[in-house]
Amino acid sequence: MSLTSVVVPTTPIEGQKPGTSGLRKKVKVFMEPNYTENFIQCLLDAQGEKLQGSTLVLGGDGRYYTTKCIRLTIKIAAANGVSKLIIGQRGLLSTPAVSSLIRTYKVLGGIVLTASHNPGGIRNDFGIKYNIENGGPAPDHLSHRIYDLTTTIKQYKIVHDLDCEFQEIGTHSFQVDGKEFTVEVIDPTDNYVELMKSIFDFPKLKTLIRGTDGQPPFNVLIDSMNGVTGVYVKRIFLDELNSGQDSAVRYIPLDNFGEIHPDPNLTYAKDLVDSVKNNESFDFGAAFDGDGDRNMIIGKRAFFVTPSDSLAVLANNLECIPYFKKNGVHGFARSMPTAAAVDRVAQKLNKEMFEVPTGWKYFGNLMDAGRLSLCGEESFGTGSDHIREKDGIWAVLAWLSVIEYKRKGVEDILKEHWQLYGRNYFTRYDYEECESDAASDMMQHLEGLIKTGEIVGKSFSDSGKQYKIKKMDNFSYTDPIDNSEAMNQGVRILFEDGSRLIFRLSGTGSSGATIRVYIDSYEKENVTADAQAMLKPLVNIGLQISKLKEFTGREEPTVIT
Ligand code: G16
Repeated sequence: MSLTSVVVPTTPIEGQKPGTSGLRKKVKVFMEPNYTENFIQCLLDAQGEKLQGSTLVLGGDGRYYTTKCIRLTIKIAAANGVSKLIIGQRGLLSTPAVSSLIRTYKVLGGIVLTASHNPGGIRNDFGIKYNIENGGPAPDHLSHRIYDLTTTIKQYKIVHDLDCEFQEIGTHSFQVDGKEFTVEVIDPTDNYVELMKSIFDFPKLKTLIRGTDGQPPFNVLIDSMNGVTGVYVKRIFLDELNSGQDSAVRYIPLDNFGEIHPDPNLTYAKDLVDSVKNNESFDFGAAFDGDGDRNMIIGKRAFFVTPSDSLAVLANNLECIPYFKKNGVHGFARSMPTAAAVDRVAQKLNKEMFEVPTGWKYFGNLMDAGRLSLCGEESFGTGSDHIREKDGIWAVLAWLSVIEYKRKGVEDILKEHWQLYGRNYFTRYDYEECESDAASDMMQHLEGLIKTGEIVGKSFSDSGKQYKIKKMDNFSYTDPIDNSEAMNQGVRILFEDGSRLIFRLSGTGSSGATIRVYIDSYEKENVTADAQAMLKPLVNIGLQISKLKEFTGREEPTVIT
């Protein structure tokens, strides 16, 4: 079919600045005239000359507005000289799967349609992320370029008559402005399943899950929270590992996630926690977010593994995973607010250790340089250099590999780890949808404390515990590979005993401001106390110093993880 592109005049629309990972707004904002068109055009323009004749991967978590956005993106990409789009059937591709496809097919990049762990449906959020050639999230300089273009855009190009279905697997060819344009609709799971099979020992994992003559089955409960991982869970757990129908729940992707908040933590994945707690037969539970890059791990009776501990345990046991046996283990990394449990493992194993700002994009350069094998974030992200995104299903398979290797349950593995290394108690308090002005006033107040420096050396006490401030700053980072700088990445209050309080505003919300308070404290001996009780005095001190209640009027956090 021979088609012609047209140029449509437009004007800049305010507020198209990408956050921690892409642009996230309410669906109704994306539906406003030219909103999506403008952003896609700028995202493509930001690629410069490399766009002509390029191939891009396109797909997402299937949330409301995905279909409309894919149709638009096909029309705009074709008009802008893209040669080929690789699209997941029905528009479905998890974020890790996009990363893997970009790397396997060595294409220019990928457009991921998701607002990740944010709720979906017509009244909730939609999002657009861009991933670069290495498969990782757009680095800051590219996001800034996209944003700058949105502030000056005057026109977008589109092929109005290009209608291409993507419900069925197949290849469609068109002539656009005299050039070939192809849409290849692929199975969303094939490439990713192959990758997982090349990393892990599937026969061993199957034996663990099914049991053998000498060993009972290891019963898992995997909750996809109605997000896109459902299609991967079906292939990997139900079909390949034969884990049984009872082992997977909420694995049909829904465009509104069944009206739940697809964020795998103790609050929003409470159904999973309750199911595992109330059913003694489950040995393990895991949940993922909408686009499949986050994970939560729990053991028998819902024993909770903090993401910081999850990272440390995996770091300590990577040799049981064939991929690392073959490729070796280079350094480890974590985001700044993540508790430093993995640092202790790095020290013992004599590996390089990096502390980066919040955001997976900061790990990419280190991986590309061969200095980083495993990394994670307290925000329920864990992953390795097999791709350039965090990877929920990978994390579960990694945990099952450790369990198979050690022949121990989750709780025993954690307790053994703490005995060896001591324990970093960690919790995060989220105050969601605060008034933006109130939240930034609170951050200003904290900045003021940094500026005067008077707080350093002062002691604070609560419930009989005393903490003395050693240092207070706003975290900044210089990338060791390209020397790029990221400033103001979170206010840190560091205490004499190594405990930390961190304050930052979330960069993934779609309205208002979410204040995150991270609390981290290390104990060498006392490793089995209740984390919330243990950290309460520090929480109170944090509230006192930040005046959070006074600024926001909030008595309690909305989420504690
Ligand atoms: C995104 C990034 C993560 C980051 C998280 C932080 O997660 O990909 O690397 O840790 O945001 O979120 P916030 O800025 O809200 O604290 P996701 O899963 O939303 O893509």
